[in-house]
Amino acid sequence: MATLAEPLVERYGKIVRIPPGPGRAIVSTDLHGHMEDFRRVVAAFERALTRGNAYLVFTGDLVHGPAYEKDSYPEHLGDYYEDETPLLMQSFVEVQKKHRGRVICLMGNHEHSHVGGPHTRKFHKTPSETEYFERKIGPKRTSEYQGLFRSFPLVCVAGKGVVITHGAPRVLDATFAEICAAEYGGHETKTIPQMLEVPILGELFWARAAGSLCVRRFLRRVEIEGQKNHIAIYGHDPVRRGWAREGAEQLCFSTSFALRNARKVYIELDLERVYPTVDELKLGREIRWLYPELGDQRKKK
Ligand SMILES: [Mn+2]
Repeated sequence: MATLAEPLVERYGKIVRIPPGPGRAIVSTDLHGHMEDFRRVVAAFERALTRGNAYLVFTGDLVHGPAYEKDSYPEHLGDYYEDETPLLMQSFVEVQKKHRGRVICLMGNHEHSHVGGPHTRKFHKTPSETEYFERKIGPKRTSEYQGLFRSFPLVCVAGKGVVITHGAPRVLDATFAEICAAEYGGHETKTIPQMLEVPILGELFWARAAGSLCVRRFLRRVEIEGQKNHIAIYGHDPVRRGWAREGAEQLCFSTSFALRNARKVYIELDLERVYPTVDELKLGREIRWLYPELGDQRKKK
């Protein structure tokens, strides 16, 4: 069982660190209001906790989901689900409180839309899903969640050299100190192309893959206490088959949004293990099926 003597996450402004040592980190990408997938991820974390020290990292985009009826649900959005963002947010707050110092959510572009980013129009056009969600939950919850979103970090440095971000870290020049001090406000009126030009935020939220040299330099700049970083893992962009490696340093994976249930995966990191390249993240060890019982569907094609 986990005990209080185990190290909790360390905070350096917008960078958070899960220190190396015995234990696991469960990592989930974009849930977009999918309650069943959220429950499965939390269950994986709580199982890991019964075996020892454990942490839970969401890479952002907990909020906003599709607004289709079951019979008109588009093929490209994977298996049908109903957007339950309000319940998911409530549950996230409860889980974070229950396991204080062990549960992290990074800022995604959808959370950012509530605290200074451009409003997102992936699921609702007029009003945007940003306004749609705020109207649905009312002013009191809105300001509570805005406070929570402002507390979300941008980067998580975990174990022996794994860096976790929302999208691929296409961070050209920002230093450790600049990332720590990044501000979320002031981008409401920007278009997405304008937002992409913003250092740090624009460089962390939208890319599917970044140049290998750029990623390697970024990884080096966010090293803490001499612990070398080797790989970056992230979501944001759905990968239909579950995950995709990009060069030696990048792994994009999909836990929920826009996937068939059978292809959804989460990552379970060993916080004592060095992963020199993303090839060392193995299916069945670090890469885990979110719906292990759907093996038959995975065999079909
Ligand atoms: Mn995103």
